[in-house]
Amino acid sequence: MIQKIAFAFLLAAFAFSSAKATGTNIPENTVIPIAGSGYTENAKNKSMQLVYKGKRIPYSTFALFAMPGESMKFSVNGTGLHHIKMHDGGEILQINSNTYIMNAPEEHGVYRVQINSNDYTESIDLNVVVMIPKTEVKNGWLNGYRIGSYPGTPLNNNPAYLPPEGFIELTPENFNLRVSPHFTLGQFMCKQEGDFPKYIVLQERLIIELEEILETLNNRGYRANTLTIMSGYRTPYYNARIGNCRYSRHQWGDAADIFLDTRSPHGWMDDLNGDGVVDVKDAMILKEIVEKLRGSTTDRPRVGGIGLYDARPWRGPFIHVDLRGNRARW
Ligand SMILES: [Ca+2]
Repeated sequence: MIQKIAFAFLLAAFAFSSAKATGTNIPENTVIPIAGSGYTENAKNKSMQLVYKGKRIPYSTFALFAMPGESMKFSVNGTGLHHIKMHDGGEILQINSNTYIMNAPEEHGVYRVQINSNDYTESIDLNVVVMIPKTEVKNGWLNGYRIGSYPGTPLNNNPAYLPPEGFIELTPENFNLRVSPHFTLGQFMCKQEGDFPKYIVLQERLIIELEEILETLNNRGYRANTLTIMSGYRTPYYNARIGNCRYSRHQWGDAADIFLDTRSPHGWMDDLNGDGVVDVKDAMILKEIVEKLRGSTTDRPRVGGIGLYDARPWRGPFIHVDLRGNRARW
């Protein structure tokens, strides 16, 4: 056993040194496919898809965020009959051959739902996360965690700026919970001080957007198994403290500041265009990918903001993406 481990270590060391040696010989201005664990092959089902609130969700793992007792109607496209089992509580009623109503439990927390295709060749592991209603926020605090206050009036009467209905409780136990094949709940945590439990807002459509960005990057040869989320959710309290604008989408859980770091947790954007420096041109590659994705969808909630940020001495370049419902660019 020890010999096997030692051999594996030697192999890994050899692979690392040879990769380094090859790296120095790659001509400038070429895109470098970077070694890494990469995009999960079975991340998407080939035929079975979940359809929820008008969104088609092809992923083999996903999370839905619900209010206590919420009646969640969804359908499962694909191969005829399915096998659906809800663990830990709640109930699922079948409406017709592929449409179901799931009644979320009253108690906040994570509830697992397993959906299998008729022949068991495809599956969806669904994490139903029951949130805590906004009415539980008292004087800007929720269970000892400072939320602050949301703006009293929505920006330009856009309902996307109404206060969120509920908050997701983030604990050490669910920090690594998969919300999709390549993203976890903890990646969206607000960076303000305070012990667990912490609270976040996260929307399903942001997760789909991030999965599609990552998939496109991998199709282009950037082998990464996640995106680095510099900033996901921000409480209104934290958002004000860092001097950000009053209506920043980070407070509504549909915004993320992202970059690609295949050497994660290296903490810096990769040299995506292979020109030997990491600068705004690398962030422009990400931006162009998001622009194309937005252009290829007719789904209205996929309209939103894209911001480009150059490197600073203390951090690398990155882009901001959000799904506010109207177009914004900076
Ligand atoms: Ca570069």
